[in-house]
Parts: sequence; structure tokens; C-alpha cells
Amino acid sequence: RARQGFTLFFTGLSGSGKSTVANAVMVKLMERGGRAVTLLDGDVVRKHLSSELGFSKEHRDLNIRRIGFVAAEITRNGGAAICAPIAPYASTRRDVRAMVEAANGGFIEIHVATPIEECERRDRKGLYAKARAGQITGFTGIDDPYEAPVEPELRIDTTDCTPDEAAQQVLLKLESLGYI
Ligand code: GGZ
Repeated sequence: RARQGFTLFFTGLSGSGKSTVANAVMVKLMERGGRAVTLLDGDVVRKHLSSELGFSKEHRDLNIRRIGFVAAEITRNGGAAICAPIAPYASTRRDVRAMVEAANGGFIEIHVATPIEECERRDRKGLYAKARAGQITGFTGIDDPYEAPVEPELRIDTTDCTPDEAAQQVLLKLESLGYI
């Protein structure tokens, strides 16, 4: 009998390492086989599912609810959904958890808790510099809120670990929870 589906929900600041770790987890899960794995990365969702949305609270919430809907459907069918948006609001994350659990699946929230100083030091896309210069307003962590999860299933700081090590922690958590 196929095991229960689940959603891995990564949340964290821009540049925290969500996408990188989510990708590494996807590869490891696919190598194990036995279950369809779907990655719903922030960038890809913004391009294909939420292209008309901006970054107001209303639009961020709508974006996260859409991701939650798709993740719940994947989970219902016994798949593994991997989501990696910022998802800055706790109540919206709670709603997504409820949607996935109502689909009879597991919801594993992973806070990628890399400190903002490190995210800003990396500044891979130059967005923090633009936010500091006032060229982008409403940037998460600078002049827009990020409500850190209080009790995530897992918390990872990518300052001093490789993506592979971080992904390994996620797989260990999935094992200990009985999903793989
Ligand atoms: C935060 C922004 C913003 C603002 C553009 N605030 O590093 P990135 O580029 O690839 O990740 C960020 C991404 C955030 O989109 P999400 O869909 O994950 O956000 S949410 O969950 O809040 O809906 C960043 C870029 O979009 N970006 N403007 N103002 N991030």
C-alpha cells in the first residue's frame, strides 16, 4: 500500500536558502523513488500561477493559498509536494497546514532560519541593496514583516551547512515522522 502523501513547506527570508535546499531534497526523494515529487518553488509559482500578483499582504496571502491548494491536491493523491515561498504570515501558513491535513496528508513546516545579516551578505539577486536604497519598498525583512514560525517541525540555518547537509536533515525528519 502506498504511504500517505505529504507537503514539505519551506518558509524563510529571500536568500535564506529555501530554493537550494528544496531542490536538494527533491533530488534525494526522487532517487529513493516510489512516490511522485512536485516542486512548487517561489519563482516558478510567481511566473506560472501568480503572475498577476505583487507583494502586498493580500497578494502574498493569495499566492500562498494557491500554493496550498495545489500542494493539498498533490498530497491527497499520495504525492510529495515541496513548496518554497517566503510565506511571511503565520496565520496563512496555518491555513495551508489545515488544507493539507484535511487532504489526509502530512504537513512538515521547515523554517529556513538563516539570519537576515547572512541573507543580506549573500544578496544573490541584489534585492537587499535595492531595498536598502529605497528602490524596492515592502521588502520582507527590511520594511515588510516576516513572522517566524514558533513551532516548525524543523528549523535549519544554512549559514554553516551545505545544501546537501540541510537536505539530509529534512530526510531524517521525514524518516522519524514515518513518511519515508
Ligand atoms: C520579498 C520579493 C519582493 C518583496 C520581489 N519582498 O530572492 P527571491 O526574490 O527569488 O525571493 C523573493 C521572491 C518572493 O516571492 P514569494 O512568492 O516567495 O513571496 S511570498 O511568499 O511573500 O508571496 C524575491 C522576490 O520574490 N521579491 N519583491 N517586496 N521578496
